[in-house]
Amino acid sequence: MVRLVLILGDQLSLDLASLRAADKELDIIVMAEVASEATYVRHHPKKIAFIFSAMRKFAAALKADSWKVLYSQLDDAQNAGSIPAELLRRAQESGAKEVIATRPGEWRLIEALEGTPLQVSLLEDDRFLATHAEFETWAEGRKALRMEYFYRDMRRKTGLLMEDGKPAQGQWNFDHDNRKAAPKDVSYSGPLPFAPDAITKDVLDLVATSFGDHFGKLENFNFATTRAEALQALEHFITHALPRFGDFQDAMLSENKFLYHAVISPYLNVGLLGPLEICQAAEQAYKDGYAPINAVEGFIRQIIGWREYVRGIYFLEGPDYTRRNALGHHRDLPALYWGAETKMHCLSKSVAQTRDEAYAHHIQRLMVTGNFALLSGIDPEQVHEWYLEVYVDAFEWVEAPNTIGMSQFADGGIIASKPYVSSGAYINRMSNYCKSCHYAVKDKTGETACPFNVLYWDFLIRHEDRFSNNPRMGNMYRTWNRMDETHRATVLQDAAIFLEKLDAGEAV
Ligand code: FAD
Ligand code: DLZ
Ligand code: SF4
Repeated sequence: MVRLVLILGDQLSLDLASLRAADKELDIIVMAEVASEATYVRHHPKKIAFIFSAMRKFAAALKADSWKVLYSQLDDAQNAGSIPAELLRRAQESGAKEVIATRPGEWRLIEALEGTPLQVSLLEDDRFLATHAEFETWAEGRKALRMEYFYRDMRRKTGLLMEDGKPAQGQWNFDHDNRKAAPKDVSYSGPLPFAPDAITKDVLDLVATSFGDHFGKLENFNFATTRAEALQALEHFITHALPRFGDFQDAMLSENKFLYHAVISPYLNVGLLGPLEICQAAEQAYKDGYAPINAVEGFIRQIIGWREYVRGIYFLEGPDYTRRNALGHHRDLPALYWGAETKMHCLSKSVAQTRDEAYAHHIQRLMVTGNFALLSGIDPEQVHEWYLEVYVDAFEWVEAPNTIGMSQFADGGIIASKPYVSSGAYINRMSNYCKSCHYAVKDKTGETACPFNVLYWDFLIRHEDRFSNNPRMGNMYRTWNRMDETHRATVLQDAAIFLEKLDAGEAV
């Protein structure tokens, strides 16, 4: 019996489980560009273009490899508009009753596929190092699910940076070497750009017509859209940026969007690259004496540690994870996240870069846009939807735990042992944003004071019951308690005034 083999836009890997299970002679591959996936949240136009272009090229590669592929373009007259509807249409056309698919990376789509009248078999997505069962076993019975211990198991499992069963250079984690302030000059010109070819140009026209009103610029699209290009992008990063990746991993510069970051998450997350091959390439650079341990360990930890760990949490915690709101935050996401004017230079730059590139690096996401949302008490579900929409690498299994858990503490501390909050001092230490800001980072109160400075204390005081006994936060509360009472009252009053202005839609 003929079966349909569904391949989604983030499943563009030739060794995909559903392809391995399929019969080339008999089965039919279904791929579909659909409006519902592009609009259930209004994805950034560059992200939609990246996915559609990579999908078209992947389908062409499958056809060239003698697979039967039914590919629906968004503007096909028959396009039924959603993944389940396209499957039903293709099933009717072909007489197929069965579908095999690799398990999607989002509960919403898993539930939609399970809800079709077709017989759908979901295979485990094994493009990861840890299976769901392994993660569940690791998590079982633990009081706290800290990434560091999971990461060590992944090091042992993969043998990456291991020497005679011990971590290379005797240490698991070199993070303390990776917090250097922003350098004056960056010797790296950024990720390898790829000029759009004819297929990408067609897609860009389609996306401009269909989704031109979504937040984000389509101009200067230069992502890799095939595996061969993604491999070139990886090699470019390893050769030109990896040696300094560690040193400046947490730094931010107004005039440099990428610093020494890899910008490989889009390729990794849609399946053009695999996690192990990336880490092995980085490890080789260490073994060759080309890149130092702090850079290579830091890089590998992000991929076999954080990336695998957040995926484990997303599937462990279940479909309601994106609606968690442990801190009871209900403020609407302010217009500045959509590019409305703000006098806060760090936010203005991070949002503008996000609009232009569909990319911001980790510290911009965590300590600028994320930090501000958390301090201001923004509804975490709205924050989550924003991150899912605006970043080219955002798929719910990886975005939601980073946003809901790591950044907004909305899961009550499953991922983060304390909230990632800071005053302006941290941003000033790690960036040059403050030099060009309307506000003065050194001012603690008053009209010119950096808003992060007052919001920081306001947040801690609002949540004193929850956090004052946290051993990692006691110092902060002791500092507050040592402050003069009048000063403390002024701080809280300034924070209230700021939040009122924010709510009133003023340019803050
Ligand atoms: P690099 O800094 O060069 O790191 C190398 C690789 O490590 C990345 O490509 C990525 O695959 C992996 N990595 C690093 N940190 C993480 C992390 N915390 N979780 C998972 N993988 C990680 N990453 C996504 O891939 N998709 C998302 O939707 C996403 N949303 C985020 C939302 C918030 C609020 C925060 C704080 C972080 C988010 N991240 C997300 C993690 C991280 O910011 C990005 O992976 C990283 O910025 C991608 O850029 P890069 O390839 O240049 O990364
Ligand atoms: C993100 C995305 C977009 C914008 N469009 C499509 C699409 O048209 N067809 C498709 O198969 N996949 C698309 N995707 C990726 C899916 O949204 C993704 O597979 C799920 O969110 C699960 O990670
Ligand atoms: Fe951001 Fe405050 Fe620095 Fe301005 S002064 S850039 S608002 S941290």
